[in-house]
Amino acid sequence: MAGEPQDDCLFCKIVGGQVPATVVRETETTLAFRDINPQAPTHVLVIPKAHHENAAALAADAPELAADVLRETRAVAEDEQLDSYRTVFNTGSGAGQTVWHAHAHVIGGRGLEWPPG
Ligand code: DGP
Repeated sequence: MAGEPQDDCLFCKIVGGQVPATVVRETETTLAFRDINPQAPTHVLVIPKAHHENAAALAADAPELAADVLRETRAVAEDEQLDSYRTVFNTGSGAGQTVWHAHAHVIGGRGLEWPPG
């Protein structure tokens, strides 16, 4: 069920402490941790603690929680002293989503090209 922890979800396991991660920020509703495969000097993932399968489901089912995630992306960028950065929600396998728990990538610390691949 949306919002409930899923036994087979990697990011639910990070929230639950069963899988380690380098946590950089935590709020009551969100967790931010460094991506295991960084694509830039700063690459942090911001997730809702509650399980929603991607950004579209999160926006539909829990818009206030989506706002919490977005607020935390800004806080990460401030903490990392990024004046330019990219916030990415890969949504669906065709867009590169590989982990089915909503997450924002905060990527920065180098020049970023547009359009993305
Ligand atoms: P996406 O492709 O948008 O679903 O992004 C998933 C990201 O999750 C990807 O950039 C790599 C990262 N990732 C996968 N497994 C782990 C893990 O065990 N720990 C951490 N910190 N990040 C992970």
